[in-house]
Amino acid sequence: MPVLNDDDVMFEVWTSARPTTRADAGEFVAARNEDVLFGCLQLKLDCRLDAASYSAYSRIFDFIDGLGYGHLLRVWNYFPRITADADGRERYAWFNVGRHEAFAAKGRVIGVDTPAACALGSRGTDLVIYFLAAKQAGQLVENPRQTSAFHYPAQYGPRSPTFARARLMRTAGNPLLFVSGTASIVGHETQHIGDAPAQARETIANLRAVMAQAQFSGLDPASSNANLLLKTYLRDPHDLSMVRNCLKQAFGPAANVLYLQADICRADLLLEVEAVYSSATANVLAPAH
Ligand code: 3EB
Repeated sequence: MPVLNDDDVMFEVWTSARPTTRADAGEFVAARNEDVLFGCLQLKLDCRLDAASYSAYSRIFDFIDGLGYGHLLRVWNYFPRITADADGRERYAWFNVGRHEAFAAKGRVIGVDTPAACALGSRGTDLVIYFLAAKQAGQLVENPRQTSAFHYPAQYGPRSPTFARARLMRTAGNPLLFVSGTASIVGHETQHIGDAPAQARETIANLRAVMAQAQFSGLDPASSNANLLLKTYLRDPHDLSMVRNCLKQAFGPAANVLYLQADICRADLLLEVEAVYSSATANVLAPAH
């Protein structure tokens, strides 16, 4: 996905105060410490998205279960042409079918063992899934302004998306909140179709609501938000300066924001914002040079 920041090459760097070891195995690239495992799985898309996501998630669950990090906390899902049609359904809807079935097949309880997540349309050719798994389950957090995605009605597809609005974990006693991709949705319906500034404001209201729900209120512009890392996906790069101004006003100039161009999983959504919020800095954005 193209990076829209001025430093146009950025790495997201996850750090650990505890010793880490590589956990690469077969098609997985991964590293772990005594609490958590971060991994990546990249698969060629040579079948429909329901079969691809079923296969990917089945492998991920086998991998994390085998190493003892059985709780998925946060998942990033990327694949091309996310809203394109395939056999009469959008590819994202097919993706949800396979993901949902894999959770069920591997004994995960929907609405309990449900990670924070995002799902975006990339420019690549493969299905790429990054995931953070842990030995401890953490805590599911929902947004009172939004229908839980795992309860979305069938108009969005025969199987609901398998993600929580946020997931809260503790590492060495410090809370770490993973906020899922958050968009201009109230209830289950897209709001402000065609109006990017209004979608930005609604998205910020949703971010605040889910953070408040996790008892992380007080994210006012006056406080330092060095420990708030935001990732913004924009369908149209022309919305960059408007969205940047909205986020600066909402979260202060110190908030770290990475801007990426991506297709949002509903054709009527223009942007999506995700967050990691910690009381101690756990990851940083670093220019590549
Ligand atoms: C939404 O709220 C917007 O399918 O994993 C956000 C976060 C969205 C995660 C996913 C989708 C996903 O429904 C889309």
